[in-house]
Amino acid sequence: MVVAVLMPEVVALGEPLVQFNAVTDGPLRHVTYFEKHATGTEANVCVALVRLDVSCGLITRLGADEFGLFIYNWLRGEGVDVSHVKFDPERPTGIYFVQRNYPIPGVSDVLYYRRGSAASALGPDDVDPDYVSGARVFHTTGITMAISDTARSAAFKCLEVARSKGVTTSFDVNYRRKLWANVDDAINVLSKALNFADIVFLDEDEANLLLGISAIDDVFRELRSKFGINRAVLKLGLKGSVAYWEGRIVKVDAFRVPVKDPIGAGDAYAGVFLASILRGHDVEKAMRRASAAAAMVVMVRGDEENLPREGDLRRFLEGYGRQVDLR
Ligand code: KDG
Repeated sequence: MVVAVLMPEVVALGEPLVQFNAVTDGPLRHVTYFEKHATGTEANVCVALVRLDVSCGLITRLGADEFGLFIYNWLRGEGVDVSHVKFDPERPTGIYFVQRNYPIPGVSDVLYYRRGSAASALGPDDVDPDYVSGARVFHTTGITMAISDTARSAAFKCLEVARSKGVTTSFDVNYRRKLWANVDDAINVLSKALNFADIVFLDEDEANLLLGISAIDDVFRELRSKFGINRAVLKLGLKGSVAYWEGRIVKVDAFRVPVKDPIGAGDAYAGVFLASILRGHDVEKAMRRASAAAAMVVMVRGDEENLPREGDLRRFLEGYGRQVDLR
């Protein structure tokens, strides 16, 4: 009997993490209660995709520990393909803590405990080229490029395989200062990654870091001329987002909502944007849906809880700013 193995439409590579989010605001030394959440940028993107019925698989390593099982059960429960998730008996699952609204209101700070984690031992041997080449899109981020040399090599292997097999590559710059030994390393590696990217997500600070500019037209021009990138989304926070998409520039406003914790907004944006493009929405509609999802996730602690299914995404878009009676 021949068993057909269904390949996910999207394959991602990166480190899931357990997040301990401060229940109360202020410096962590005074926080007593933390709430446990399943997170990690590429894992969040996978969950955003599967909630919108786009199949996704994650290549990663988890510790063979309670937190590894917590993440594994989360991914599996959501319907993410876990056939390329390995358990590492030697290394722990990475964790981090979130401090909210201190010292800057509306901004969260993170404290990582992930050095030597299971996912930091990811390497090229963890990448099955057939798995990557069977997808329509491969997605990773600058965080995976930063966590270790071996994880970076795994990410470049995926990007190379994807590129050589005609799989669209999606790259979120996701610069995290605390994960890099120095800024020059970050600039070198992230710039190298841009050479392999078909779709890029970045914000103004990241544009400044990598291109030395943040004016919208200049950013898109430089991405095109230096890296050959024809599909890029520049996220502008409360000012919305703007995309350069195959010759067109499209701008979409942000949705203003009460913010509990801004972490995870970028992943919601990337995941819902990719899902929407893959399901045939035009770029403007994909951006509106992505902005809505980003707004939804920042209304709660944790990155993934408010990632919407199709019905709730539509309800948000139809109801935003209106007096709606849900009875
Ligand atoms: O984008 C949100 C992520 O930053 C968060 O889930 C933690 O993946 C994470 C990281 O590595 O910082």
